[in-house]
Amino acid sequence: MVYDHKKVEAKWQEVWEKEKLYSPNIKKAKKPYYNLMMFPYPSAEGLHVGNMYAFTGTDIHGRFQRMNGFDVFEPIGLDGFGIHSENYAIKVGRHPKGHSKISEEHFYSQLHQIGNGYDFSKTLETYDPEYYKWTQWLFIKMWEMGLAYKDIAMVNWCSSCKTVLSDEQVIDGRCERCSSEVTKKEMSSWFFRITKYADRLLDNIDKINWPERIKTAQRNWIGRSEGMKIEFKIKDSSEALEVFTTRPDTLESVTFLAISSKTLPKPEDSKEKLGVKTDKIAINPMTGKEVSVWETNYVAGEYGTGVVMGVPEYDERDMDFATKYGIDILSNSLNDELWEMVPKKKWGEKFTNYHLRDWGISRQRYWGPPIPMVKCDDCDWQPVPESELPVVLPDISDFKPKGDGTSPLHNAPESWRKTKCPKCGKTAERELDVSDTFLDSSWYFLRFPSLEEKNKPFDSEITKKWLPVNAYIGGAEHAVLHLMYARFVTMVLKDLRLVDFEEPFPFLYGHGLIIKDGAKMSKSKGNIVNPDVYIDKFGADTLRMYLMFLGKYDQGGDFRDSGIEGMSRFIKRVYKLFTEEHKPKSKEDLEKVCFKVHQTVKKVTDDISEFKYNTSIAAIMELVNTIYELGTDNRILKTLVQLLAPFAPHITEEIWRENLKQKGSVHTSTWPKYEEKYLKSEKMTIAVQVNGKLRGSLEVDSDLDREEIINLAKTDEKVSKWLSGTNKQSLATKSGKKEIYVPGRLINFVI
Ligand code: ANZ
Ligand code: ZN
Repeated sequence: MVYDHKKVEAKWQEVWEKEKLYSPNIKKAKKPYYNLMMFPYPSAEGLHVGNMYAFTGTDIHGRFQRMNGFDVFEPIGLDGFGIHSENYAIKVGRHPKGHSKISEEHFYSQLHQIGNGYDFSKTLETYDPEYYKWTQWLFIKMWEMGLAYKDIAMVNWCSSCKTVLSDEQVIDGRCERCSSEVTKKEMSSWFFRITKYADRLLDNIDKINWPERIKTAQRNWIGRSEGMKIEFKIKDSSEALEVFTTRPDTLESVTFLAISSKTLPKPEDSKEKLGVKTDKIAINPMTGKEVSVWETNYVAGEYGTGVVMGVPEYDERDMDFATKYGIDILSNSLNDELWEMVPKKKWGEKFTNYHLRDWGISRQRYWGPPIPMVKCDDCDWQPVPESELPVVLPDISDFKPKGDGTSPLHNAPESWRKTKCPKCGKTAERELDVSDTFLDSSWYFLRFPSLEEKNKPFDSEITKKWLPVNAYIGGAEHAVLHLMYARFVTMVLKDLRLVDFEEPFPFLYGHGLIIKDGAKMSKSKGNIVNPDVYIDKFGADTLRMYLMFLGKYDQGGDFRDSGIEGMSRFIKRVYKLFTEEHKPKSKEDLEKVCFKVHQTVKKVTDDISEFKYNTSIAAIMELVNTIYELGTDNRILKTLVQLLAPFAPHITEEIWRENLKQKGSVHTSTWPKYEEKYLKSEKMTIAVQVNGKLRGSLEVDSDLDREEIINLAKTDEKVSKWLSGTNKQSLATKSGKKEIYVPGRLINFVI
């Protein structure tokens, strides 16, 4: 009988959905477990095997929890608003709205095929007005909390995406989406005051179970440093320069001030420290000494006060600079009393500086939720009343970003742009920027369980039941972006008493990446592998197992098609076990398989819990080998199917229900348990003879092989003296000497 993966996989996917196998009762579930993968944003090109790797690993975790008695909720949706989707639509010459429909269809059909335990009755798309209504609601809450403001500021500008970006979206000076160089531009933009939450965001990191590298990235991004602002008066002027320093104890050795220059090449382009001496002279408040003031390229304009007190003796960067430009070096000793003295003498004051900046929310793009604010000449900015949400994104044909800083919504009809002031009723103008796509994804995990709720973004009872998310799984590339924003938004909602927790993801697991031809698999690298082809040829089960066998889940792996054939053979080998007789030859054999099963259950249980899917699969393979070798009974086969179920959900369901005639799904069966007594190997007693005479006996584990047992016998005290006449070394190697081993019974050394 051949295993027809296409037929079987499609059949069970349909049955599962009909039976609502993966749709827990949201209101009544007794043991809720929210298993969530980070929100994907695929374009119409669809998912690649790198995405599938991420999804499958998450799904295995969910399936394992389900078999352990939890009501697992594993929703999926589409983060389809935003620059990424819009850029793609532009590239293929479609309107983002029309394009998103095509994307969506392809996305969900691919998701069905990979056989994950998604609750397909609860999907959401961020561009759905029913969803972004609440994204806009969130914006208004921010406004009401005094956490949203509009300001003219120097912002990050991507000239290729033609929009403002937040600080978090600038990676090494380049756009997070398109890798173009980011420049600075003065613009009027909306911001969220995330900086107000800096301390909480930082301090809470100690309380969450996240990978260390992601926690470190967040700590560094927040970048709290305790220091002082100290004022240096400028000679013959009323002006003063304020420095930020973490080392007031070095104040006595200051020999210059360095201010950030707008014209000198930035340190990224030129590693060399450059400076121009200004005609200003500053006065050290402590010593009264005069010091020169330099414009330099090594001081960041947006950090601290943008002015550094130069202390060559104690700071390497200052030393480089001073040496190059012949500036004095003073070596006064450090003075810790300055921490007290500076504020007392009013030279300066304590100041905590953060690297974190407020979150720039405005995007001068089309494909996002319109920012729900209106400007009235008399009443200034006013939020759109909740009853008028959503502010629906108007259909316009000329939606492309302009590049001059104005928003495409300028092209919306006047009837849309002009509205009534919610406060005084006079004609007012709508805000024309849309919000950052990271706002869409900052709260989606709250919406999934409450999707049926029409009058609120989320229901408080349901939220109490299902949140915070039990397991959040995703890639490390969101270490600061999405994860910081979601934490911030949750804290704000906590302060609004809308949720009773402030960390949305107490447990986060960062999966590894799939590599192809030496690079991370990604669309931009042009090395993507489409899973559809493999699913068609080998089936989703095979592809899932192949991917999970590549390495530990947080390590990722190298995708090579050659390995898939092997996994396909394994799947067929498993199926064959159920189409033929495999009776054990003896009671002893069956006993041995029994030991093996219990040991495998323990190994797989432990390893799945730690996301070591590769070693779990290896253990199951070993068990299959043992069964082929020694035979089996039905109980053992059932356990095998259960162990394999999280990895290969279709074939195991087929065997469970059709071959083993079990009632219900293998995926809601109870995860097998092992018994301690079977974990230890069986012991056996081996008689040891020398030249046919009994000289001793050995108690050994039954899983030792011939060579190991003979070696043990040779070193046994009682036996070894009978062998002492001969050279033990040569005994081991010389083929002239005979070692007769009767498995499980005796050894005879003939010397
Ligand atoms: C004098 C000094 C002496 C400093 C010394 C350090 C060591 P973190 O910990 O990163 O906050 N600094 C201040 N503003 C800066 C800017 N805009 N661009 C570049 N450097 C700046 O670092 C704070 C220290 O970095 C400050 O303390 C200042 O140099 C420098 F032995 O002041 B220090
Ligand atoms: Zn860009």
